[in-house]
Amino acid sequence: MTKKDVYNPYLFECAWEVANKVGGIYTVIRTKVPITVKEYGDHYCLIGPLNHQKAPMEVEVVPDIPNPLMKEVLDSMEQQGVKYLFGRWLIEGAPYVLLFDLGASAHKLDEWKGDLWNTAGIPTPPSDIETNDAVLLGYLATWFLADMVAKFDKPNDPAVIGHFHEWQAGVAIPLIQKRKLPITTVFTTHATLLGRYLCAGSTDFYNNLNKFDVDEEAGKRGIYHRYCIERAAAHCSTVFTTVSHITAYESEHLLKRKPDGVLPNGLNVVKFSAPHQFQNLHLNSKEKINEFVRGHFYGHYDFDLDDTIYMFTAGRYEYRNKGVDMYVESLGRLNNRLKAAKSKTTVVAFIIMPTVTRSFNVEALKGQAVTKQLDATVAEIQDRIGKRIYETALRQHELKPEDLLSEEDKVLLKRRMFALKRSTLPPIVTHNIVDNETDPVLTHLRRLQLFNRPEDRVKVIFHPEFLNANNPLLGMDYEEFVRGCHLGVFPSYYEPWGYTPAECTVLGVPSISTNLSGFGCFMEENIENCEDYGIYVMDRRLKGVEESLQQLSDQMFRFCQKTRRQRINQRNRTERLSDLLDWKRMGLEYMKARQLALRRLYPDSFDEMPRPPSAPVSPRISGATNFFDDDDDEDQTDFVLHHRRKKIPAFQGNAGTDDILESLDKLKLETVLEKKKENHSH
Ligand code: G6P
Ligand code: 1S3
Repeated sequence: MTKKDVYNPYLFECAWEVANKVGGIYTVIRTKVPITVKEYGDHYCLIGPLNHQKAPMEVEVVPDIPNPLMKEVLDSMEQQGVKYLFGRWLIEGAPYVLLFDLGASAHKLDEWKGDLWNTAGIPTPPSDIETNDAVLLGYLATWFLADMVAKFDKPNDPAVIGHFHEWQAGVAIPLIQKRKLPITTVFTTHATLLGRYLCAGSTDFYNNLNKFDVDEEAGKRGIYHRYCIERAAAHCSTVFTTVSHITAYESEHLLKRKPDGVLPNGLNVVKFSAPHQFQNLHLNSKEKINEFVRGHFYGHYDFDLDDTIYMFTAGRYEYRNKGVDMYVESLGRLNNRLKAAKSKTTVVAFIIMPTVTRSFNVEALKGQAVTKQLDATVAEIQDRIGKRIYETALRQHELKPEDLLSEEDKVLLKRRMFALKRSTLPPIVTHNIVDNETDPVLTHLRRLQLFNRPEDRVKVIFHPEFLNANNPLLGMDYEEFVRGCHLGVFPSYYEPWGYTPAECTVLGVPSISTNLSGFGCFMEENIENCEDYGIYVMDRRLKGVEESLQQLSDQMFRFCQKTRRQRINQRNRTERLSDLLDWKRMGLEYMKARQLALRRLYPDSFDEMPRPPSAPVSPRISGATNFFDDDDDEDQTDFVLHHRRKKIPAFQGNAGTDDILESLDKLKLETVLEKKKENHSH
């Protein structure tokens, strides 16, 4: 292969969720952009599908494509009927994005599907819209990339890296390989298709991973063709990666290729200059939740909000995969335990998971409306009392306490209190769910008789819609809601990474996750005594269901016994871990993947670099490291790989951010970037 400039490569990152929010991959890409732009500048461009509804809010069109080569390629594609939008994604980092209008190329679908079968042996049935879109995106991206690299045909022209996420963007990878295009590819899968399907059933997934007949299982579920795309992308990519060790293990068995490395998901961490600032935010947000809870419960009965714990689970409504079954079951047990212990503490447990609904529940709406009316009436009366005191004082008269409230005000107040009074139980769900009879959460709550009775210490509120500040019931954004809660509970069975507990951590909210989730395993690997830091990881791997449930309800019960002071201290410790999840650190794994991809395709383009004397002899470390040994490629390692992450000795209770970064072996993006420059000048 001709020598390429591997120190200033182009990076094209392709995903279905570029400027197109569907789920977690959008968060990965969007939050990672600032550090990637910092590394690649104008050599970075994201590729995705054009969504006519979402793109105008997400992207600012750039009419004159600044890169002349890219302009030439896109002009030529346009002349051949391709439609696209080129612009800057309106997010931090403002990267270039190239969004292809898939509909405009739909006439090519049959031709491309035939080609996919002939060149890669991948079948595509006629009626699967998602697969058709994946084919269109794959062929358009490959066309564009092939024309780009054709322009980089001279020695020392920039190398080109194509990074593709998930099977929907995977079609390009076998095409690039079969056409022998000089593009080095990275494929990141954020879950496996079969894993998600198998786990959602009643399979003992993890104990049978090596036994599944993958083709048959995919066929039975009608996803064989999608599985073929995913598997081809995994096998044809120069570097194959996934988001956690547990998904790497799953990929090895289900996709039949061991990933080269793990790229855990990061977040953009916003640090406050003092910890009391995020604690104050907790208090403000909690007050908003209190307001909602008053509206929901008071009038039926009341309880002490000062001795109330807010727990929640949230995410895509996958009852078993996201562990909602475990959560609900444990709430039943927690209720019994708190009652048996004659505890005065109340737990309000939220479930924020969207499903199909008809409308808001009238009772739930009414509760909020009458509380708001009472609040407004009290404000009016307060005003009148103020004026009365003022008038009397001005006239040098004495006002008797019994004269403070006028007769009209007393009547008005009584009417409001009357309107508040309700004889039913507070609703357990805030909306009318279409499948009310069969909905798994409602069925489970009914079976456990968690009906929000006055004597129940655990109250439940199922909010089957994502949160948003304009919602008339619980008018809060998700982040604000999380801040106001005390504990996030995510007992997932299938969770390749798991952003929900990670988001809790950076907001300083303790959480429960599992050792079947990428996040849970990552935290256990990196932190000793996780629980002290508000990271509860329940064992769903080695324990049976009953034992796991016991552990979960123990963790919840222990949390409820904490004093306010203990909760505040724990929140401080949780928040200190946020640096661990920052892209500034996590981004390094992406750099390693790209480095490895470049080294594999262009081994001769790298300058020889002497190892620094202090560097470890062998950079291969097992355990906490994210990149696996690659026996076929002894010399793949480079300076980046010397910065292996070590197990953090033990986060001291009073360790500050700086101490943590110290103990992270100064794994800062800047360091690596400097090294890269240094390397270049050698
Ligand atoms: C924050 C505030 C404190 C408040 C506390 C309530 O830490 O700064 O003023 O007392 O939240 O904590 P709790 O766990 O009871 O919601
Ligand atoms: C996947 O989304 P999910 O919720 O379907 O990708 C996410 C981003 O990598 C990951 O956090 C999650 O665990 C996966 O399951």
